[in-house]
Amino acid sequence: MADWNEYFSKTRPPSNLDEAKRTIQDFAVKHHQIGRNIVLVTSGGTTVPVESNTVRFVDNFSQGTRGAASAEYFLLHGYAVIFLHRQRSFEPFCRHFEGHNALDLLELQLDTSGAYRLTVDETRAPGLQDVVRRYKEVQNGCLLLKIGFMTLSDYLFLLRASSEALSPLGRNVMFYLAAAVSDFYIPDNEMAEHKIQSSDKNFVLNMSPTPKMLSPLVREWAKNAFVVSFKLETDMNIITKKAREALQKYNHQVVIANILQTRKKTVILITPEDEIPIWMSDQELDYGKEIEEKIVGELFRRHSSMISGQAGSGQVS
Ligand code: PAZ
Repeated sequence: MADWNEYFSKTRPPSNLDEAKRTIQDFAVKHHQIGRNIVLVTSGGTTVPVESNTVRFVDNFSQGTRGAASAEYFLLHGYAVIFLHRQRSFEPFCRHFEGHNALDLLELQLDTSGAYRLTVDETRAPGLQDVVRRYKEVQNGCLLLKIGFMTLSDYLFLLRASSEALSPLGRNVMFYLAAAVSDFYIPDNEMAEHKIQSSDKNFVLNMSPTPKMLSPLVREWAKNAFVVSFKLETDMNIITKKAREALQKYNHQVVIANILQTRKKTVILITPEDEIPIWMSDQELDYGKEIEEKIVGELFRRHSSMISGQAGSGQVS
């Protein structure tokens, strides 16, 4: 049995799995019928519980900035977006007001009839109007479907279910796998049932490697889709080599290589045919421009070429 099959057979699925799969299927069919392409954006970090009745878990740094920003740019390029995200990480549109206290944005004014009216103080959140306008358009068109996860196992089950639901749409689907997925986990049958006691001296965590789900995703679950994975490292000397190895191993379309410390300023987009750096000047960053706009623009171009069957799309024959 392949290691991913064994993983799924031995791990408890999330309770909302069937419902989430149906919702994704309905969303995809509705948009596909009117000729709209779909992108599945994964975003944020996965937690790895240490106890079945979970008090503690292992987590990572990801806040979902990349995924949330990218989702907005995919919407601007006409995609319907399935946003598979870590609960309470950044979300499209809401992300612009992170750190703001909503009550500080509101003013109470007395009108001529003596009644109070709520107004918005836009000076406290520049760009608010534009964000709200875009958000309302997306809501009215039902263009954004948000599905939340918390743990690594929830994420993996939901990724498989989404891929299977999207599989009939073939090359009209892009997978944009920006989530920071834990490389290690504790199998259900090896996990402590109850809270580990502080009296346990020399507590040692024994973790197993997480099966690489890119392999079945590309080969079985969503064979004809356009798949973009991310490779994160902290050592500049190994990043390109590791990204290229991933591309060769999984035989998908694009790996985007990034370094933890510089990920908002520069990435390298790697395909079987080429390797292009994408970077932001200090001036662009000062103007509030985001690297995700350039990444998504480049991927949109390549995905469109793949759909129309042109060369240079990065499609693996
Ligand atoms: O979520 P974020 O914006 O803080 O970070 C984005 C990222 C570094 C998690 C993403 O660009 C990425 O590289 N994801 C894949 C990580 C991995 O190698 O598993």
